[in-house]
Amino acid sequence: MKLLIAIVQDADANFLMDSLTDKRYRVTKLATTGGFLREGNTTLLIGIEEENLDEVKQIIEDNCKKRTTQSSVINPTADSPLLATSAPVDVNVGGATVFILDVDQYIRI
Ligand code: 2BA
Repeated sequence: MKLLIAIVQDADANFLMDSLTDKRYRVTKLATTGGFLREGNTTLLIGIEEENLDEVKQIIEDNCKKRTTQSSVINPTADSPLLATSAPVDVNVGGATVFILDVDQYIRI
């Protein structure tokens, strides 16, 4: 069994969850925050049998879009608060960041 930890953009999360649950995959949604942008994103925990890995990766790819967002980058080591944020810069985000882990045991009691 595999556990996918998929970090996706909020705008894609519901469509992705619908596509997964339509195919009877089990999924848990967590509200998370990216360390770089300090903006909300969504992390999905998806436990699957190994034979379904390719299909689930394809569903994630089909639902998660690459986007460009503008953000001011925070420099916590700046000498003054006025210098701590840069002018807005373009940041490319997504489609999805996916960690794939082997599951030792899966128990539903
Ligand atoms: P954030 O950390 O908010 O990052 C948003 C986007 O900012 C990233 O998109 C990437 O394009 C850019 N970025 C991140 N760190 C950067 C840096 N040190 N220098 C320049 N640009 C940087 P994605 O790569 O698509 O990542 C989207 C979100 O996925 C991340 O949000 C973070 O929450 C998560 N993520 C990505 N890689 C991760 C990792 N290795 N470990 C844990 N979480 C990760």
